[in-house]
Amino acid sequence: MDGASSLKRHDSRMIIHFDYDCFYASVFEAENPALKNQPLAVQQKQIIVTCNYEARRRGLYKLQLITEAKKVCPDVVTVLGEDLTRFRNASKELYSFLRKSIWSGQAERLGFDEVFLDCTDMVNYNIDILNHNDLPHSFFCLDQSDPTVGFQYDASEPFGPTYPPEAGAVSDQDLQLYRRLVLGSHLARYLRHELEKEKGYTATVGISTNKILSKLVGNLHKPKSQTTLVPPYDASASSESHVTTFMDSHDIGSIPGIGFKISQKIRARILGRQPAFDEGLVYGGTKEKVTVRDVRTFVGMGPEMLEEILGGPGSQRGIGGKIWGLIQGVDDVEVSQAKKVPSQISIEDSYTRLDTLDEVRKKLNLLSNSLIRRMHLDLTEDDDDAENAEHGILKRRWLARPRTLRLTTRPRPAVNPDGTRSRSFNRISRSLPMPTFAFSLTENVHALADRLVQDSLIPCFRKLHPERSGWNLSLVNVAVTNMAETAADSKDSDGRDISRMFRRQDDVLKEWRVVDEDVAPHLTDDVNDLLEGSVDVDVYSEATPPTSWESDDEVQDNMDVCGRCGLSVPSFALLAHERFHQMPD
Ligand code: DCP
Ligand code: MG
Ligand code: MG
Repeated sequence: MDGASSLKRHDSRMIIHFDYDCFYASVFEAENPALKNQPLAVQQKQIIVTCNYEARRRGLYKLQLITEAKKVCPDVVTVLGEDLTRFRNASKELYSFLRKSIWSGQAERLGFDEVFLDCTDMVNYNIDILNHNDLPHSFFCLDQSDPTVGFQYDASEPFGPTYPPEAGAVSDQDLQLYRRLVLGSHLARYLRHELEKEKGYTATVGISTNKILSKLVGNLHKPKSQTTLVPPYDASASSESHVTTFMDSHDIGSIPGIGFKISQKIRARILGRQPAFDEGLVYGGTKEKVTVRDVRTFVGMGPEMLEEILGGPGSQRGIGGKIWGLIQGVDDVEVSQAKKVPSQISIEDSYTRLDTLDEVRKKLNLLSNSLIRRMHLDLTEDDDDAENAEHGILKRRWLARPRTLRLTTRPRPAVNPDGTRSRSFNRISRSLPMPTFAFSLTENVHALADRLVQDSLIPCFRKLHPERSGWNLSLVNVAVTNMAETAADSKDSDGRDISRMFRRQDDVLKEWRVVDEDVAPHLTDDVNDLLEGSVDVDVYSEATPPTSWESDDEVQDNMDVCGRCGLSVPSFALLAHERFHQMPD
C-alpha cells in the first residue's frame, strides 16, 4: 500500500511558533542588563544549560561541562540557574503578553520558552481587506473594532528569510496559501518586535500551517530572526513539495513527538541492527544518523510498518499512523486554548546515589515541600469574598484539587559482572488517592510535607520497592495529577459564584495567572546520567507533562506498574486495577 497517498494535508491554519533566544540567560540579562555584553553561562549542577550568544560566539554551547567551558572561555560569567522560579515567572509574563496580542486566545506554551499562536483569524481578516492593486502599501489591521490600529507593511513579499531561500514563481494553485503565509510573516515580525520593545526579549520564530512545521522551520535562522515555509506544500507534476524536502533533511530523532525511545526503535529497523547507544547523546541526538528521508523511503515503510515497530503494550494507540504523519509534516493537532490550571504538577530531582530509606525520606521531604508550595502557587487563588477576609487578610481558596498523588523512581540497574553498568531510562511509579489533609490552607507547609511523606509517600515507596535494600535510585519524582476543578469550593450560593466568576474573568484577562503545565525542558535522562558523580543539590526540575506531542518517553511515564502483578497500567486506571486485586475470588 502507498501510505503517502492516504495522508491528507490541511493547510488552512496560520501557526506562528516562538522560541525565546538563550532563554535562561536572557532572564538574567533582563534582571541585570550589564550582563548583556559579557559571555554569560547559566549553570545547573556541573553543566551549562544555556549561554548567551556572546558566549556562543566564543565557542561555548548548551549542555557543555562547566570545566570545559572555562577552558575555552576563561572569562565566562556563570550564574546559577537551579531555582526555576525566575524562569517560570518570566515565561508566564511573556506568554501572557503574546496571548493578549492575538485574537483567537489559542496560545499554547511548550516548556518555558516556546509558544504556539494560532493566528488564522487575524490573517484571514487581513487577506479580505487587501488592496490587490497596491500590495506594497498595505495596512495590517490589529483591531476589528478600530481600523486605525495596526501597522503598514509590504504584502507583495514575505518578511525575513524563507525556506527554501530562493522561492520560485508561485503557481496559481498555491497563490492563496502563499499570500496567507506572507501576511503571517509580517504579523510575526510585528509580534517579535513588540515582544522586544515591551518586554526586552528576542525570539526566533517559525511560520507555517501547523505546529510541527512552524516549530521546525523557525530553527533555520537563529537568533532574533524568523523563517517562513513557503509553498508548494503538495507535490505536483512540475514541482516537489517543500514540506517533504524540508522534513526529509532532519534526523529522525530531531522531530518533535519522536522521543529517544521511538527514534531508537526506528533506527534499529532502518540500520538492521541495534544503533549505538551512548555516543553523542546530548539533546537526543546520536552519531547514528538516520534521516527522515531514510525512514520515509525505506522499502515497505508506512503506517503499518511503523505500528509494527512501535506498537505494543504501553504505546499510544495509532502510534504508527501518527508518526507517519509527523515525519511528513502532517499534524492536525490544535493549538490549545490556555488552561486555568495545570493538568499536573510534578517535582523531581536526580541523584548520584540514593540507596537508604533514611536518605529517601529526606529527599521525599524536600520534594514534598516544593510540591506543596507549587500547589499553593498554581492551584489556589485569593478568596476575595469580604466575609471570608479576617483582619483584612485575604484567605486562599483552591481552584482545583488533584485527586491522585504519584511517586516515580528510576532504579539504577545492578552492576554487571564485568564491572560496567547498563544504562536505564526506565521509571516505575505508583499512584494513590491524594490525602485530604494536604489541602489544608492553614497548616504550615513543612508540617504538611512531613505528613505527606510519613502517611503517604513512605508507605507508597515501600510498595514500589518492597526490598529493604539493594536498590539504588537515580531519580525520584513526586507528582499530583487528575485535577478536579472546584467551581464552588466553599459553601457558596450560586449568586456569589457568578459574581466571582466575572471577577475572575477580569483577573484572568489582566494577567493569565496559571496557564499550562509549568514545564521546564528538563535535562533528558541521558544528560542526567552525565551528571553522575555530581553533588546532590536541593533543586527540582519539572517533568514534561504527558499531554503534549513532546516525547514518547513521557507517554511511557504515564503508565504505572501494578505492585502486585507487575502489569503496566495507565496511571488513571491504576486505582481501579488495584481494587480488582482486592475483590474476593
Ligand atoms: N534547558 C534546560 N535543559 C535542557 C534544555 C534547555 O534546562 N536540556 C533550559 C535552558 C534554556 C531553556 O530551557 O534556556 C530553553 O531551551 P532552548 O533549547 O530553547 O535553549 P535556549 O533558549 O537557551 O537557546 P536558543 O537560543 O538556542 O533557543
Ligand atoms: Mg526552546
Ligand atoms: Mg530558546
